[in-house]
Amino acid sequence: MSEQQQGSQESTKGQGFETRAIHAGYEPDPTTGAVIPPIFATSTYKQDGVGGLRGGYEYSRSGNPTRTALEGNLAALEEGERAFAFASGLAAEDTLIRALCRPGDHVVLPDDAYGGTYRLFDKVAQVWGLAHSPAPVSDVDRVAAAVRPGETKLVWVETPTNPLLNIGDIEALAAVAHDAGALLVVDNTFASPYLQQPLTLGADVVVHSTTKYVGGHSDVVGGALVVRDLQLAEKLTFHQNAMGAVAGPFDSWLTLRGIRTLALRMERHCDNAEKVVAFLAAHPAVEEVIYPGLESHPGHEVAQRQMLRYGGMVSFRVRGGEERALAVCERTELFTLGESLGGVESLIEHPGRMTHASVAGTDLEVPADLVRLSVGIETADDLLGDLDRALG
Ligand code: P1T
Repeated sequence: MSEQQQGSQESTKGQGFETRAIHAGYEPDPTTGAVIPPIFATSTYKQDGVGGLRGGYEYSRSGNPTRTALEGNLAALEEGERAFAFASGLAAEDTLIRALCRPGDHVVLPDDAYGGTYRLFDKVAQVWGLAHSPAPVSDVDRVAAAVRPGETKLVWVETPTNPLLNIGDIEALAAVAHDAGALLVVDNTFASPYLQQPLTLGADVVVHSTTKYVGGHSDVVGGALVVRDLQLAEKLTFHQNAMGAVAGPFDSWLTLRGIRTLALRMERHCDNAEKVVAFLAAHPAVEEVIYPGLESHPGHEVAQRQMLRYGGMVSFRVRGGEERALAVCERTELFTLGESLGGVESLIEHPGRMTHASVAGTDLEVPADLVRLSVGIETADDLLGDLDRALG
């Protein structure tokens, strides 16, 4: 860890989320007073004699001060000790897998994981000898039954899951993982660190696609890992540098800029999502609305316990099957048809044909009449009007 990251993180411990989002990871520059971290567009650093590093910086794959600021900030937001920023969410996942698993090991995955995560395990890691089994994150007993004592190294969870918004009980799943000598990994992308801090509930590693709510403006692709355990951090430090899929300084800067307003954005995402849910639930063209904030959602009680609010992602099934679902996706105007989520603008997509096309024909296939919304922070009435036109 660089001296800079350690120092600024310590000073924000115990502060509120919004304060940490704005201040953690960076102190105004001692020479200029710059309030915002500069973009250190440098690949290398002058040494004061061989090995005489300034602040620990040697080469920008190993460390870059803009990335350090982002990593310090992410660690503080997730109440972790160390964070690592990567070029994408999948790069973060790949680094984690290769740091912690070996050929012959086994991993339990959500049976409705993000398609790209499943593809990474099924088409890439499996070729190198890492086995995996799917299990529903909402059913602790079935996750426990999927664990192979002695072989399972990771229990991997998304909560809420993408795109079916199932909820896993993080405390209970941590106990299952730990009883088997495995680690609990929680992909916290859908909740964001504002709504849920898995490390405080017993998780060992938090994964983020920072492309989503953390960055928040659909202008950067990135990923992160956050941990509390310093031995784990040491392994990840080694693999982040040895594998090299790091976040660049420009991307780190943009991500950090997005984080400053994470709390405000998440509140508005949740407000708007609740209005969209109420609207869809009363609409005759909608078969079912899936949102953990609904009392009828099977994970509602767990979500209420472990989340501050229920987030900005809403999925729903359209009456009339796939054709009608595709038509809705193509008819909205404010809800832009596109992959990804978590930006200020609203997005709509058809998981079966888009984000989850890579799991078609597997146990993870999603319903064909499913539509996923990433509810943005526009004026709520405009969003409802857009959906009304598209559903009509
Ligand atoms: O796209 P990338 O930054 O590599 O992150 C991958 C990823 C990991 N975890 C979750 C829960 C995700 O949703 C994603 C990316 N998801 C989309 C692009 C999507 O539209 O669902």
